[in-house]
Amino acid sequence: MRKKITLVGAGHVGATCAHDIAAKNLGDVVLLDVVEGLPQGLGLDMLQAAPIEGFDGQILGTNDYADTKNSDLYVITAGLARKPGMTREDLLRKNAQIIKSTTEQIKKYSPDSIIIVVTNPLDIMCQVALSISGFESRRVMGMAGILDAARFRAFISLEFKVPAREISAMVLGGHGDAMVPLPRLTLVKGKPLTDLLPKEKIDSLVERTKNGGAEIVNLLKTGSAYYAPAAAAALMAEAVLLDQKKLLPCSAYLNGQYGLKEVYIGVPVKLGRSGIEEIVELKLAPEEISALKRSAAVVSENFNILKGEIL
Ligand code: TXD
Repeated sequence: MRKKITLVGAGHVGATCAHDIAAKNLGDVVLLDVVEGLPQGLGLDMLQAAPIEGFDGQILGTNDYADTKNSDLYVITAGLARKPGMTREDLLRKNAQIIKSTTEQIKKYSPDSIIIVVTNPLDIMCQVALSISGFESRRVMGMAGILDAARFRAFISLEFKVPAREISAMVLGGHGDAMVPLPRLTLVKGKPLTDLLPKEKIDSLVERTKNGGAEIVNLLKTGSAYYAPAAAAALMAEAVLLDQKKLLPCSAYLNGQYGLKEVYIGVPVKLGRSGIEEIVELKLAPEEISALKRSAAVVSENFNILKGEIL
């Protein structure tokens, strides 16, 4: 059976991810947005790339959730960016509303689907999608750790002039400032980063990784990163749809793992057909555990702001 994948939000990340997923030949792609004409136009453009790039999935642009019926997987990138004068809390509420209405439609049209959330603030939006959908938590996950780890690997590769594919990295915790990179478990050609660089140098690479998104926003002036975020979400979609059981850092709902409960946070998971098939518990140093807990506390605090208002 051909798979059906819906991208909610045909903005920078959504459209790029739709193309990445189509180019990987993962199935038929539906691109949905509230803006009339946008997903239809982009969908047609992508369809015309198919003869050149050699993929054969159908691509449909739409404003109607009925067209997404029976999707196997949704990637939610719909959302607003922060505008001047808007506080983080304003954005939190606005995007939570969008995730809420999107999730209601997903539940209605594809009750057996898997949801990958990309919209920021990421970990909290995952929690909104979980609570509105009522899906098992293994079917609702967020994309952040793959992107953060990729940024870390990219900066290390610049430092060592080694291809990024020879570097492996693990980044846990919340997305953005709250991320918890693990230099100890970051390997350059199989050797731990901590054996290869002095602490100050590692700290500066970690700092650049934490600010990876902001660095790009400052350069672009309008809009934010999308090639790497889209590629990361497409990698998750691939792991699920092809049942790869791949180990990837993703935002997952913890239920006791790492001493945390009822909160979404970035941890290593195994992704396969049924979603998050296992949450892998790494042996962490005490300071790494406390950083993870601090990160989770911020997510819970923000989620509580939404309780009673939106949920
Ligand atoms: O690591 C990560 N998780 C992230 C997160 C990395 C990069 C981007 N990240 C977040 O993804 C970003 O902060 C935003 O919250 C989302 C989407 O980023 P993108 O750069 O794609 O934003 P755009 O280009 O503004 O696109 C958003 C689209 C736009 O076309 C809107 O019309 C649409 O979302 N939108 C909606 N679509 C469907 N339904 C509703 N309700 C809706 N509201 C807005």
